[in-house]
Amino acid sequence: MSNIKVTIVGVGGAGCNTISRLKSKKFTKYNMLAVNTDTQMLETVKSSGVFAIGPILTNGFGSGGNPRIGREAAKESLDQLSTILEGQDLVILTTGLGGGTGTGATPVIASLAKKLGALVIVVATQPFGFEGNLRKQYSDRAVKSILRASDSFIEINNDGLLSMNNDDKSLDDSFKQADIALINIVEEITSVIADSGLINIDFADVKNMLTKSGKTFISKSKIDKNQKIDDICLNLKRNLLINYSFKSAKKVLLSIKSSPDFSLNELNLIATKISSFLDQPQNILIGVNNTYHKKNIIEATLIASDLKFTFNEIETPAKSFIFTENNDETYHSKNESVKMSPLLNFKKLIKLPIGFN
Ligand SMILES: Nc1nc2c(ncn2[C@@H]2O[C@H](COP(=O)(O)OP(=O)(O)OP(=O)(O)O)[C@@H](O)[C@H]2O)c(=O)[nH]1
Ligand SMILES: [Mg+2]
Repeated sequence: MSNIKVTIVGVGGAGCNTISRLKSKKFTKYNMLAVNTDTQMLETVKSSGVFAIGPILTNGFGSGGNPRIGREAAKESLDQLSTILEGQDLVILTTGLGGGTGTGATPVIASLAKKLGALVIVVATQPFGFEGNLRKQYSDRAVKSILRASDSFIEINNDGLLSMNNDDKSLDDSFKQADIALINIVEEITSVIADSGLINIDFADVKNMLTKSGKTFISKSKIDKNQKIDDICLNLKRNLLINYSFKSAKKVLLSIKSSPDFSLNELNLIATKISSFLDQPQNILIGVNNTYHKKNIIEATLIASDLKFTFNEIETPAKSFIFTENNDETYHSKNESVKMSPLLNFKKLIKLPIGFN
């Protein structure tokens, strides 16, 4: 893992929040970049590289909630983004769909990173139902573009957060929870790659699993040995934040962190049960680290990819996608205003941390 170059990019407000929080959790092993059209928001991002896209188009004032502006802003800054993403092995993009910047720019950046040769994973939240139809429409359209542009796409259903909380959470707290969901997923993906073990999963395995694999499901569970093996499997079967199942998955990666007392029999029970959840188990990749916990704990992460998805028109995710004008989604907004003045102090917002490679 040490030679694998990983960049995690947060796009738009929600994505930038995720980057800030990952950084504040001393998540320092990887390059981190916060990207936004809104320079004021970027000023609040701490100790990570920040990059203002589309300074000429937006003047640093944001996209006005218009994904078309977000997309054009990313295209305006494609050369600088290329320089930043060149040579990366894995690019994880994280964003909240429904606004202008993350929704419009994420497919463009995903497509670029893919063209530059990286494995590209996108983790994105859908808007809450209460945010209205327009945001939902923007989000749905972006999902299609992201599926074409990226290798693997994990879609978090923000409304799942509501169903998880019976108490009255403030709006701010709900968004914080959405941030945490994004962060947890990014942490899980990177830890599966980074942790070596008795049966090792390396980056080549993950790349093989996730290249051009479309919609992806992820879940995690931890039990102590007083609980039944079935419990861990049933927990892995669902993730309240993901509103699609992994039944149709063609590829499954199961990463287990346990203790030296973890047995072959337990491994067999877990793997067999997980296979029984699948329509057509074709490729199950298992990694085991039996020195992660001292004793009596079994922790498992499941990543299931190559799921059937509902957008019939996208037959070949990622495979044939090259970013051209024709592949763009069109967004309509009646009150669109495009500002064309340059942002004079733009330079100070392309600041990358020392050692960013
Ligand atoms: N996780 C998380 N999601 C948020 C937060 N704020 C808003 N969202 C969600 O993310 C979606 C996009 O919001 P933003 O990230 O603020 O939008 P943006 O990409 O910056 O786009 P513009 O501000 O319109 O240019 C919203 O519709 C919400 O569903 C937040 O603080 N955390
Ligand atoms: Mg914003």
